[in-house]
Amino acid sequence: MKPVEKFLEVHSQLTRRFFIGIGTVGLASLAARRAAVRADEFAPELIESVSKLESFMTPLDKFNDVSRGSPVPHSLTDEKRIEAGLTRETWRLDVISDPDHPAKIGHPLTMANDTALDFKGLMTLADTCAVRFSKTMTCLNIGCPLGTGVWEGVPLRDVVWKTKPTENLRRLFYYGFHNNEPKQMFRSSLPIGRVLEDPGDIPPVILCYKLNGQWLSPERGGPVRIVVPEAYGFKSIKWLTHLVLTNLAVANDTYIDGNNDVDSPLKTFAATLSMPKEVDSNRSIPVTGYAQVGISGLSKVQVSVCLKGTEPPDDPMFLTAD
Ligand SMILES: Nc1nc2c(c(=O)[nH]1)N[C@H]1C(S)=C(S)[C@@H](COP(=O)(O)O)O[C@H]1N2
Ligand SMILES: [Mo]
Repeated sequence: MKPVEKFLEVHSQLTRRFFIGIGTVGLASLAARRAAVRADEFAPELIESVSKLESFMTPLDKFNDVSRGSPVPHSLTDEKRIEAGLTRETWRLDVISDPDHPAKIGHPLTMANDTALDFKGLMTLADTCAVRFSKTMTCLNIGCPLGTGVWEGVPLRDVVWKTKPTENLRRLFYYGFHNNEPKQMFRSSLPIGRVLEDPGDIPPVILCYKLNGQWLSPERGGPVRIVVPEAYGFKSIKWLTHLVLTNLAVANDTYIDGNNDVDSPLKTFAATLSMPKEVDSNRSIPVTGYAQVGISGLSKVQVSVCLKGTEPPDDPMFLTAD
């Protein structure tokens, strides 16, 4: 089998089995014809286009990066990274109560008291409760996914429970290394209910330390980042250093300042990747694209072709089109 044929076969099986219509958080590249079509039935034009598609699992070096900071934390020298606690050997996580809106906790984890969680402590938790799931990282305001991979980590709730919370806990607020400049802090938050339990079939929110079986790189937020399976990228804080248990009931995410719905789960959307500029009559038209499967699921992706100027009137979604 030629590599492209193998790709199409494996791809259509996986697509059918895991992604189409099950409302999971994933990414399926789609060819214009039905996924069930055998590879050798594809038009040569389409085979060429499909051969240029990325796999739905993104190689580590192909992930796109959305990182704020000056300097960007992943550009620090090894020496600075050690100093900043951004290596597995030097990483420490403070888990404290919010001084302004305190939650009642029995056992804060702090660097000052030498009780902060270190990477060894995280790995001890991982021995018994590590989880892995596939997820597409998507920025809320970039029109194309950043990458899809298998993320591994420890459920955030297992670290929260270590602080022995008892009362007045409504939200978890978290942030990462930001060059010790308050103005550079990139922060996010979750209702405590989402941290302690998982609605429906979604996996837990994790303290993530591996992507595709490799230690999380500085670019992806290593040594430890948050990953929220159902949410847009801005909830998945990189270079994590602080968890704050708060009695505040409202979100204080960095992205709230951008006129965003910060509680929105990932949405379903599709886009074309390639379309020929000119086509011949009576020839196949190769069209490739991808669909991100969000909270509403996905049953199919359709493509419609018509002459310019003959688009169906009052039907921007081509719902009545051929
Ligand atoms: N500390 C920190 N975490 C962060 C960001 C950041 O700038 N700083 N960017 C966020 C945004 S807006 C997105 S979309 C994702 C992108 O993740 P990636 O760079 O691993 O693709 O990281 C999020 N986590
Ligand atoms: Mo983002």
